[in-house]
Amino acid sequence: MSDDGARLVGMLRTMYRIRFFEERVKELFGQNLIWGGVHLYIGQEAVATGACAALRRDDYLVSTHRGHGHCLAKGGDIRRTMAELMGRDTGYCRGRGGSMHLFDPEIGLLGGNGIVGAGLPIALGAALSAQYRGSDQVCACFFSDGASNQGTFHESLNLAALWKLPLVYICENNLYAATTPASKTLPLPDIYVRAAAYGIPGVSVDGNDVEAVYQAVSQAVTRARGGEGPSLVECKTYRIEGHCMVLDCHRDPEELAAWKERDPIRMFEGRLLEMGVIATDDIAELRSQAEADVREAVEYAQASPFPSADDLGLADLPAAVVAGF
Ligand SMILES: Cc1ncc(C[n+]2csc(CCOP(=O)(O)OP(=O)(O)O)c2C)c(N)n1
Repeated sequence: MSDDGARLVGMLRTMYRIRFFEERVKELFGQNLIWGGVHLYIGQEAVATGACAALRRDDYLVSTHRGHGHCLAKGGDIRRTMAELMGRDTGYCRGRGGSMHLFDPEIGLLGGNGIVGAGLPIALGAALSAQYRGSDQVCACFFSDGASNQGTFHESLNLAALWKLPLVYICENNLYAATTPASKTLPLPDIYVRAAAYGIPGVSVDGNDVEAVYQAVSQAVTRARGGEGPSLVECKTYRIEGHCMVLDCHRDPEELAAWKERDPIRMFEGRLLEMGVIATDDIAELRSQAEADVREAVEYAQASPFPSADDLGLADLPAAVVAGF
């Protein structure tokens, strides 16, 4: 298989892993085996996958509250990711952070964040550090339509443009911020046009088309690595699940059905079959491999211990407080 063929198949594999991971997380949450805030990424797999395929392992990635897909696509360990969500000591933050606090310096993952828009200044700092050290690293900063209305978005773009930082802003416009449709918060339907205010390139791509995301982010990465500064890539996509496991919102059933028709994984499978890069048997094989990876991750997490009370510092608290936990 050619290098390009291997890259395409690798992207399909990553998308399966994210999708099956998320479906399992949904089940585990329903069984009370995962607690806390969980925001599913189903429907947006092409964004994390296409963007991360354009990054090097040592490039930085700043994630969001909806970050499982970012972590897996960047090369995060699926077992440690699941263990973190299940509150186990073997997780990325030793089970203390949960879904929104996946962090792995080995792969440049500078964390998720429960504060909407908080990743944008962090990305600025990471990119400034890379530039200062002359390290040749790029920072990819993920955020969504809601975050694009935060002051941090504008402050970050302003300084990154001014200092020509190696930053790629990746906006996942999934059309909702919690329960609020983007049409009620954005004066214009497009977010990429905001790049013009800072004199940097802004493009819009079909966020359900993994190859389109890969191409756009690759261009932005080349520019950033070449010292030409930041870019904004808006990926138009859709969040298939509710905002989080405990907060859904009314969405027009027709809108939902139309986006389900544009499932990024099914579209990509079709394209690869048509191109002759894979055959139907390969799809079955890739899917079952990804399912096995997720199954093993759950087994690993379930076999892992919870952090001990001593370790959490609970031993120092009065007994009455601990009893309340
Ligand atoms: C500063 C801040 N304001 C509000 C919230 C509550 N909140 C959590 S997620 C969210 C919606 C974010 O929307 P968006 O950035 O579009 O991301 P999406 O959930 O659609 O992926 C809000 C308002 C928060 N966590 N932080």
